[in-house]
Amino acid sequence: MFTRIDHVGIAVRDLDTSIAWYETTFGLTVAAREVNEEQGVREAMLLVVDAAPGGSYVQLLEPIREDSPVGKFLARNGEGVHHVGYGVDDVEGAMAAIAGQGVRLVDKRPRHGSMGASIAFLHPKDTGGVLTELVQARTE
Ligand code: V0V
Ligand code: CO
Repeated sequence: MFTRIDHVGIAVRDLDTSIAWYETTFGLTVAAREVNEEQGVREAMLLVVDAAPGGSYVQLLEPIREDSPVGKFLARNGEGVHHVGYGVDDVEGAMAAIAGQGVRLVDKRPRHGSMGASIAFLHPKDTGGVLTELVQARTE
């Protein structure tokens, strides 16, 4: 069902400071930046490798509201790994198959994600404590 690790999401307090650190330390470059009002984040995707059927990225996430998922996570845990996003070819099919295994879906329907992807989250209490995201990349 999974085609790759699309991205690892990392909660940060200051997006620009963290982007500069990833650029300087690891030599990564920013592929896309976006404010996602629905998810309550300012985010940047930094490319690790570009490959078929899609790239792998680090996603840096700064909350735009304290009462958002990333805002609450930062207050509780500080900066660090927030979620893992797996690439899928068919996000609605993957959601149905995984829900059929008894895993709660945070999203009942796909949402807008970075770079035009369709995304859906699985509840961390049903996935061994790892907030898990399904990512169907935009097809041109
Ligand atoms: C919360 N919990 C986590 C967690 N966030 N566990 C592991 N990893 C995380 N990131 C745990 C938390 O410690 C609590 O455990 C429990 O879940 C309830 O958390 P809460 O924050 O108090 O309560 P909720 O229910 O308001 O929020 C939890 C959920 C929320 C997972 C439902 O964070 C959510 O909707 N997340 C999905 C959306 C999201 O994360 N968006 C930002 C990334 P205890 O204390 O009860 O044991 S947006 C993105 O990635 C985009 C746009 C993209 O394109 O990729
Ligand atoms: Co994500």
